[in-house]
Amino acid sequence: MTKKKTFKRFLVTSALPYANGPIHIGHLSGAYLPADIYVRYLRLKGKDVKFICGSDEHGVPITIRARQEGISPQELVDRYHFLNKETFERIGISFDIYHRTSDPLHHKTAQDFFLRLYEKGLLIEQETEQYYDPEAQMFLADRYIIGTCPKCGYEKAYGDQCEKCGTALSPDELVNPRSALTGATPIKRKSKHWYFPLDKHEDWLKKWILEEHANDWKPNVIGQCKSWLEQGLKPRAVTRDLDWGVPVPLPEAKGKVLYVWFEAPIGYISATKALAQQEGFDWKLYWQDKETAIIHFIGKDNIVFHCIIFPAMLKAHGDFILPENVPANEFMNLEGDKISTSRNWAIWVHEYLQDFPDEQDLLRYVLTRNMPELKDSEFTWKDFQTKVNTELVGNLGNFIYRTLTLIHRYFEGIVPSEPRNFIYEWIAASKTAVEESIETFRFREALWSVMELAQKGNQLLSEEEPWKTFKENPDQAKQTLTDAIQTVVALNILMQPFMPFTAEKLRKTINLSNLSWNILEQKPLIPQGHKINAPKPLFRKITDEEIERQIKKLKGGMTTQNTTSQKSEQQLAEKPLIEYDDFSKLDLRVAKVISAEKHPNADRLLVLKISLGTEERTIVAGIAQHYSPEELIGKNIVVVANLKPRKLRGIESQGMLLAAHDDGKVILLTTDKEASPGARVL
Ligand code: B3M
Ligand code: ZN
Repeated sequence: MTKKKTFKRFLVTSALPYANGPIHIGHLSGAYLPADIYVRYLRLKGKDVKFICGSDEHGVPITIRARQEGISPQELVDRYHFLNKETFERIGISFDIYHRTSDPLHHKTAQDFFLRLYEKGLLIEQETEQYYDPEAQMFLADRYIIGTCPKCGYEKAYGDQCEKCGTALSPDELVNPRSALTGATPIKRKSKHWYFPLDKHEDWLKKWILEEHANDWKPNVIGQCKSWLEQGLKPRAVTRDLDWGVPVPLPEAKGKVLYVWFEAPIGYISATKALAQQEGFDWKLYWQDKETAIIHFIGKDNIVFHCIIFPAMLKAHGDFILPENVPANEFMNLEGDKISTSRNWAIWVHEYLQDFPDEQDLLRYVLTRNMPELKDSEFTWKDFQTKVNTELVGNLGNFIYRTLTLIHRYFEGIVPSEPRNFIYEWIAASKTAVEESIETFRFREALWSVMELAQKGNQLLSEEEPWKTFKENPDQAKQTLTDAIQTVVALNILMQPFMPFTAEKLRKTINLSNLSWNILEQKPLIPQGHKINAPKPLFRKITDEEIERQIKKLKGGMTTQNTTSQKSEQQLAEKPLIEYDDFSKLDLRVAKVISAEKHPNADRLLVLKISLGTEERTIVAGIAQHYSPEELIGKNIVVVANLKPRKLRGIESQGMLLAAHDDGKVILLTTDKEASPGARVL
């Protein structure tokens, strides 16, 4: 066995998510949850650790998306930066800082980095022909060029990749290329760019990755690196013709920015600097001192950038240490299909939080159990339900709740005695197992070891049956429950990195002042005479209806590629946050339908007479294909009462009714019980 290296401090990063969409469970299980588990564990052990992340706010997809929505790139990234920052907080990803690459501190840091390489003479300058849109008068990034895929004939392939067949392309290979901005046929123009000669780094990278790290990096990571290194590395352009990004800090480089994959990893450094300013420490210790371990948590599509390109940049710069490990995960699929933002085939974390308030740990648990550590994995709602109901409720929750309840029932909530020795052995074995697994980035295994301890606890209870022995042999019951409560405390500590919210609830119930890791070595973990508060169950069963609702929501929200509904669905899911004041401008009221008839001039429309209690109004609504006039009469519906009147095919509509639009169906909103016409809806 190789000797374990020890480090004075840790810098842990998670991939900087692009700020052009919300976070889904694939992101979470890939790069954020494993990092958070790792960091929480290190903190519990009293280690010096900084946990760094932030938004990646540059790159062509962001400019395209902003253009489609008719807003500026800055507006777009603001929207998602704040949404994602909040989502991470709410699901318990405990970053020390969530920075952003549009921050001036990052621009300066990235520019200085570029200049250092430039001044050392390490960049190659080269003029090449680039595609240029003569109408928009700008150079076109590969993504901005659309044409027919030479492989599969798909007509909307991008200049860098065909999304239909997955082939990597260059714009030259596209048949009938045109600009995504204007539709014009692009022409070629000369443009100067700076290249980083990655090929010069091949030799040491091979040694460093394939020899020195052959045993401590994950096999999926080594495998990908190997195939890159065997294909041979080539110089890579580090600048682009684009107006959104970090400007190239050279007078002759007007209108050019640093390539997003050049500057985004430097974002980790900028974020550390920003944190250092807030907390008052020396950022260099975390990036330039050999006694620091830098660990990058990422998804598999980012491996080459973190294992090959960024380390080569750091080496070329000269002042930096290299990452100690890059525990990349594979992908998580969803209900048998790839997660896809554009098809809306995803579970968005902010929506989960809305649907399962205060149940963050259920998702954290199931995602960790299915973490795609070595190969792609799968999330299904059915499996979510099974794991929650049988493992969290049936095993962990059941053991803890039974133990605490029995101690309350028989001993007034007071730890009755001292544990037997085998309990210490159990706990020591679990501690070692969890530590070894976490330190080698095997989080599924680590979590399973925690669950195995709970299983042992349950077995102890069912074998010794303290609810029976209490009558004939109360000392035996005392012993059993003392042993059980020690195990509960151990579980409370061990579960923290995985399920911090539940751990905190349990800590309060047990009345422990803290949950630091070394309590696991304390004998006893909790002393005789300690008073425990009244317990509540930690988890609840997930019902079939909840699961059906989620599956329906997923399928209903799914959009097929390139339909117009795709755009509107996405906008629907991603409207920006509003203030309460914006909401309160709406005057929503209950209304009773008095009469309904077909619109004389339009097949789709119905004309309704409604009562708002004190007044009657006419409302014209596009629901004729979904409701007959007769079935509407007498219904309580919900209307926007203060919408400016407008004429629809000749009839004035004095308000608007609310309806759900579900997969082509239109379903009216009604009130759950009888409500008076005119009642406010809030
Ligand atoms: N923004 C991530 C992605 O592929 C990319 C990571 C940058 S880490 C420096 O979503
Ligand atoms: Zn294709």
